[in-house]
Amino acid sequence: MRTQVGIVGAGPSGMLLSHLLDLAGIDNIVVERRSQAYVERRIRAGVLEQGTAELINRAGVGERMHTEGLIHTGFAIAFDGRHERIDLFGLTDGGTVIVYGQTELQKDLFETRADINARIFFEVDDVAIHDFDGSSPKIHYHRGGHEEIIECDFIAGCDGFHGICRQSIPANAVTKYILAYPFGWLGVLADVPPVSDELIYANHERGFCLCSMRSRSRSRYYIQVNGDDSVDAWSDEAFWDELRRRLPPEVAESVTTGPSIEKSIAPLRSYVAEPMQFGSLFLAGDAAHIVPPTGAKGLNLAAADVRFLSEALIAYYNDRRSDLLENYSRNCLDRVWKAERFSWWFTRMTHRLSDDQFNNRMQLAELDYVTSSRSGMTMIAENYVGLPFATRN
Ligand code: FAS
Ligand code: PHB
Repeated sequence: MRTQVGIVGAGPSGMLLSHLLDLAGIDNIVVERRSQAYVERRIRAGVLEQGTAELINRAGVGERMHTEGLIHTGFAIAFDGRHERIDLFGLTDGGTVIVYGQTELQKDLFETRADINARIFFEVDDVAIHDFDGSSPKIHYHRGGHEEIIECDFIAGCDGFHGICRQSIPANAVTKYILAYPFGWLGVLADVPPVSDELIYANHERGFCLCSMRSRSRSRYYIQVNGDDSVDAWSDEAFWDELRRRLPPEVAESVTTGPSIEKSIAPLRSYVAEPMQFGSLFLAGDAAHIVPPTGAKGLNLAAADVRFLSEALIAYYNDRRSDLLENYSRNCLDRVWKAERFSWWFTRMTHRLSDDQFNNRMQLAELDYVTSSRSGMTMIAENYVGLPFATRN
């Protein structure tokens, strides 16, 4: 089988890229090891930067996002019994974010692909990539028990953190930067009205918590738990009790509780693999970098990579330009490292890191400073809504 771009992974990165290439008349095939239903069911990100929303529009899949997504002009940080609002709109000349679940975006991406008979192969096994150090890379896999081979010009490695693409690059050709946090996030999804119209990030001596949502009738809450905690140790009741203990009293008493429809623990890590290109293999999204979800940057960084990669491939095929492909890794990493810094900093400022009393007072002093200084709040706001896109030539 032949195509121009072979894409491994049908998560948000792979599917957005496939859409954008299709619209530019560039042939592509997506291979995914899971079923469509499995990929759609995964509960992950919920906050989209404006830049991500624009890219989703550009891919022609933004209609439901606009009708069902919630536009937020701010969020709150709670600490030490206080509740401070970060005015995203005011501090960034009109910046906003859209609250729209990754699950819904994934459904939109699949639904619209079906309309154009795009080639997406689900439930493929033993995916392996070959000859990507040269100009005729190949993707090998088994489908329905038969081996198939895709020959292509480029491979887009959109297969996430646990995928095979990054791991297929010779070890001495990749530098990995890793920070694993000793805690995770226990997340609960429940069909109850959110406690607040805007997100609340809370620092508390018992640990961090986050009040988020998917709609006005579906809430998403997270509490910081130990890294070795298991989800079975947490009944719904225990979760709601602990969440309320970590929120300011006036917020805690307004939390509507209910049965969880999804409950899971996500480990927290900061991770970057450099470079994001090796020969004709281009990594995008979680395949190349992971951020702790505190800054809501995971999905948005993946979309930013896809913006750079789609523009570079379109320039290559339509204008025979290779400069954007050559600068792809550097352009992405400029943005990745800034988002890594913000996500690491915001995590360190809001999570229980240790019992060291001096450290905990430093955290409160930092929270007090950044939420009472215009420049402090502006720094948070401009990172949260998404930094401007820049390319280096
Ligand atoms: P993905 O991991 O989404 O997609 C990769 C795809 O490749 C998957 O469908 C996988 O099945 C497929 N694949 C893997 N190996 C393969 C192989 N060998 N062959 C074929 N296919 C293969 N971000 C936030 O901003 N907020 C959050 O709350 C948040 N929560 C998260 C919770 C979890 C548990 C995780 C893992 C991530 C979370 N994120 C969150 C970050 C998340 O949104 C990611 O950044 C986003 O899913 C990245 O998208 P992709 O790069 O497409 O990778
Ligand atoms: C979510 O709604 O899942 C969410 C929102 C903001 C974050 C992380 C997760 O920072």
